[in-house]
Amino acid sequence: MKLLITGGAGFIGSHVVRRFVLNYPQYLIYNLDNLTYAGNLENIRDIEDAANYKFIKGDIADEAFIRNLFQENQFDAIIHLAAESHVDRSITNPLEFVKTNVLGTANLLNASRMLWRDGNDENNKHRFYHISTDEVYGSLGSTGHFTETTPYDPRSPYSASKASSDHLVRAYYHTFKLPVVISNCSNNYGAYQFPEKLIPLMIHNIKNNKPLPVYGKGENVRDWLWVNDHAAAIDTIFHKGVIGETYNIGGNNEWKNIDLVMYLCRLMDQKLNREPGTSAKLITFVKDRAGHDLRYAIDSSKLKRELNWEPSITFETGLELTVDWYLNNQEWLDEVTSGNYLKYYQNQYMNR
Ligand code: NAD
Ligand code: TDX
Repeated sequence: MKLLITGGAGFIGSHVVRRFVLNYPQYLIYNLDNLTYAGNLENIRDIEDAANYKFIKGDIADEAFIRNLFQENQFDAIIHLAAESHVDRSITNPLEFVKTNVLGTANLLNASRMLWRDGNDENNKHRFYHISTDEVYGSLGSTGHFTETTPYDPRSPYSASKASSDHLVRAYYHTFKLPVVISNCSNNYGAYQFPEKLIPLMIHNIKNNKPLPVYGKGENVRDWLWVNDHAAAIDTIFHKGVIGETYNIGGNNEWKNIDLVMYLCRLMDQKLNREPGTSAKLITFVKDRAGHDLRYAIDSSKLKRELNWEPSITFETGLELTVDWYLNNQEWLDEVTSGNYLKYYQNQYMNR
């Protein structure tokens, strides 16, 4: 199996690539990533010399490049994670999101269709697995959960671009019989997450005694899932998911932002031997995010019922593992926050 994983130098993608490289030595894993600010080869340094792994630098939005890449490598299956992923950045630069998330996904779909159009799939091994988000369903009030049949109602340029890509994936299934699977996951946390997202940003700022910017009143609710559990769900869905189906993935673990930040402050006080209450003094309420979705909550009972997946650890355990990882990997955090890793790649991949 020649398996293409896109976005494998990013946060979730790096965990997925590692899992597949280590667990499936019989697969050839190709990691296609354009190494944007969010892509960091340090995230997968430990597996880069594996015999079944190859890194390719390239832009999914570049149509000719993608077409040639597919013709040259004849991929059997794809797990597509590459995306612009940060809501705040989508508010300042929406077009970048349209380009990568919409056009990029369309290019991959088209190239897959060209490659697999002869219907020569006697081993049923072709699969276009698209990784999406719960944000496509919009915003909930204080009750209810998103199911796989909740109508789409995206509200940020990020979620609208992800919703567009989901629609394209389903259109290719219905129109061209492309063998697709989609999953929509809730907020992830864990090692190697870029410190612009809530949890690593707060850990970093607490450690450095910097203000902790909580948007609005901190009343917004998110459902958090440990990234390794998301990678396990992706593994399950890739191998056992039914073509044409959608699966919601969630942690059944809702937190109001302010409660989560307070919890992190208490945990960090213990880890850093600070007086209880020290870190919470850094909390600063700031201007709310434009169009800030109030609440996300995922019903992942279909995935449990049909494919027998559920989270492996509690949030308390996962968060402590995550805090310990960031405290023990100061060098990674320094490189990322200083932007040094970007200079390194610009040199390494110049003129390729
Ligand atoms: P990330 O921003 O950490 O990583 C994205 C990766 O994609 C980076 O390595 C980047 O270099 C690469 N990339 C960006 N533009 C590219 C392009 N044009 N061509 C090739 N590569 C490109 O993102 P993440 O948080 O790991 O999210 C991965 C996927 O999972 C995304 O599709 C996202 O929408 C989805 N998702 C994320 C979460 C979450 O909580 N982070 C939750 C649900 C779904
Ligand atoms: O500094 C902050 N202060 C703050 O209050 C940041 C960065 C965020 N927040 C709030 C906004 C959200 O309510 O915390 C919550 C989480 O914010 P993010 O980490 O930016 O995540 P979110 O906007 O919920 O989107 C995430 O989950 C779904 C990912 O970034 C997406 O890629 C994924 O699809």
